[in-house]
Amino acid sequence: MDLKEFLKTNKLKEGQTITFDYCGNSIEGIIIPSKTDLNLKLNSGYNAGFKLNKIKNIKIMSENKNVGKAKTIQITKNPKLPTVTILHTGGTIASRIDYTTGGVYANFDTQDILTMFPELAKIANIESVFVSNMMSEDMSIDDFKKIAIVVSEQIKKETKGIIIGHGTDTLGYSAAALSFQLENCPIPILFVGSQRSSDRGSSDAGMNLICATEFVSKTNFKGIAVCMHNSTNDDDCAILIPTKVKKMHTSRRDAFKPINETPIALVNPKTKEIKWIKEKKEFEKTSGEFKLLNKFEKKVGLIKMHPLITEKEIEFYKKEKYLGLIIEGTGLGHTPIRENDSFIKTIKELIDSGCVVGMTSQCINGRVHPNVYTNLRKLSSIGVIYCEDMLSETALIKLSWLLGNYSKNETKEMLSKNLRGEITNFTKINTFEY
Ligand code: DAS
Repeated sequence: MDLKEFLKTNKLKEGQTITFDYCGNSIEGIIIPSKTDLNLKLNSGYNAGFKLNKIKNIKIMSENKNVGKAKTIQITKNPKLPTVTILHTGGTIASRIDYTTGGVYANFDTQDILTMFPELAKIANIESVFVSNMMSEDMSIDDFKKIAIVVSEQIKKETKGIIIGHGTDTLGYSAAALSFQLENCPIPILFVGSQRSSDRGSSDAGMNLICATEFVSKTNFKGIAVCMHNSTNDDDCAILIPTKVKKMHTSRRDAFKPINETPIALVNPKTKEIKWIKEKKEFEKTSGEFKLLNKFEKKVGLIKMHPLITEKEIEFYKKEKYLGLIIEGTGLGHTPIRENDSFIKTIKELIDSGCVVGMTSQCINGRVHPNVYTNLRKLSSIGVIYCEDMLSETALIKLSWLLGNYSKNETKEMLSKNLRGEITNFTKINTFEY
């Protein structure tokens, strides 16, 4: 049943407040313009899409709120400006209540975007493509693949660059996943999220989008990056390497920090100045033709070491025939050894079963090392691959992508080698001053 039939059958229409059961949760919200899933504006102000076949026991609580678009603005293309495409996947950046009408809407056509952020029209001609309306905690490998396919289609359309609106919780995973999938990306592609929805005074959505559009329009950057607030004030946004970025705070607007790296550049939304921190020309070239490599192996895991860990948890991956596992070790890359090396032996059995095992550190900053301590040597000698200064989240995505596109031996070779900026050849003293 498609959305139209679903609405007709259940006597639903935009603007109604409804409740329903969804995967064991009770959901309440206002129906807003939808395309495939049923989109609701939740009481929290977030927008979210719901799969029709999982919606049960619908109740109509009240009829129409005045739903509809705010004042629509006339869109005129400026031939002197580049075209920038905005892809929508969901998250806080896709949430908005329009107080001028009291209505809510979220179907992300160009009209909506330019109504919400009219300043964008002075920077570029904006195209808008709806991909999904998901909270990013729900993103899966299949969603990462879908984003890569849509982006590849847009690259063929000669757009100057692409901005991907995305929830912040898994934005780092998603940006890393796109980085690995697009080899020799010929245009700028920037992920943008926001910690505060655009209907709040302190929202970061508008500035993040404006800085990203400036950077995409005004530079010859080639590749993927993340654009988020650089500090808690509104001075500038940071352009960040997608395989080195981590959400370091649950709510601050400058939550995204580069780990073992500096930003690529800073963008000032008022002066429009772009301050390069890294060597600009490093990011203006590609080393070959553009390729989309978008296979992933799903039987890959990530496990954090801690004093209560048991061999049983490692044995699970062997029993379930996992093909890859990233261990987020303590310090320089340790696991417990335990009596008679029992823990090491369990990891060895997992490796001997055909699972590629990589090691990162839960210290976040700095890098792992396979030789400093005897215990580290025990792990590297059984075949654990030490992943230098790679983030655990990036290592998980990279291992899944390598196993999806390369042989096991090629994967073991490439896991600890730098491909997309995920590994630096020496660790900078990690500060946030730049
Ligand atoms: N739930 C969060 C997400 O979609 C909201 C946000 O921060 O964008 O990641």
